[in-house]
Amino acid sequence: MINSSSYAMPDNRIELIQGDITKLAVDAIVNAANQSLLGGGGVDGAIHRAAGPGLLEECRSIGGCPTGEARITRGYNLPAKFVIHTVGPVYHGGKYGEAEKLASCYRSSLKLAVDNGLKTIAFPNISTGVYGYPKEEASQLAIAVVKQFLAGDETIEKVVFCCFDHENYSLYHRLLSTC
Ligand code: AR6
Repeated sequence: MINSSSYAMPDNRIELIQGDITKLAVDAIVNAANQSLLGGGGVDGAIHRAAGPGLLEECRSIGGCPTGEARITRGYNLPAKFVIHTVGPVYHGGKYGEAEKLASCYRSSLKLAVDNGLKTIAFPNISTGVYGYPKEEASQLAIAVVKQFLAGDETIEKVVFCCFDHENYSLYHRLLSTC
């Protein structure tokens, strides 16, 4: 981990980290997957590599996931107990329901965490790599949706925004400090 800070929601339940999500010992890490759930590049590739072949086998048995929804598997060789796989939208300019689908990824992942009794969850910046969603818009939306969810939930203890690179980290840092 390179950088880490906690943010003052009334109860400090949001944390910002710069580092590799596959190293986090939280209850669940969220994977920015594709509809097949059979792995790919970016964070998805890193998660499958670190978790080992058991993850792919369990993903195969699920049979895919529509954009905006989420599915849960065990974490296998990861320090995280579970992986929540969600499928972000491919960005086509912003007029094709991308924001609603991205918001739905965060909400569905958090709901799945609550339904499974999980307390700590870490998100990458979904859709902002291969899927091309502008980073600032995506981070603003992620922060707003997570805050809204936490305002109505008392069971989640920690939501971590895990930024792989410094650009994303400074973006979240600025947005979390000002909103
Ligand atoms: N830890 C945390 N964040 C990471 C890591 C990591 N180890 N690696 C990359 N990121 P992307 P998408 C960040 O492309 O845009 C895959 O092929 C990265 O900096 O992983 O949702 C899937 O199979 C970026 O900010 O996901 C899909 O086909 C963020 O993760 C497609 O890519 C998301 O980038 C999904 O594209």
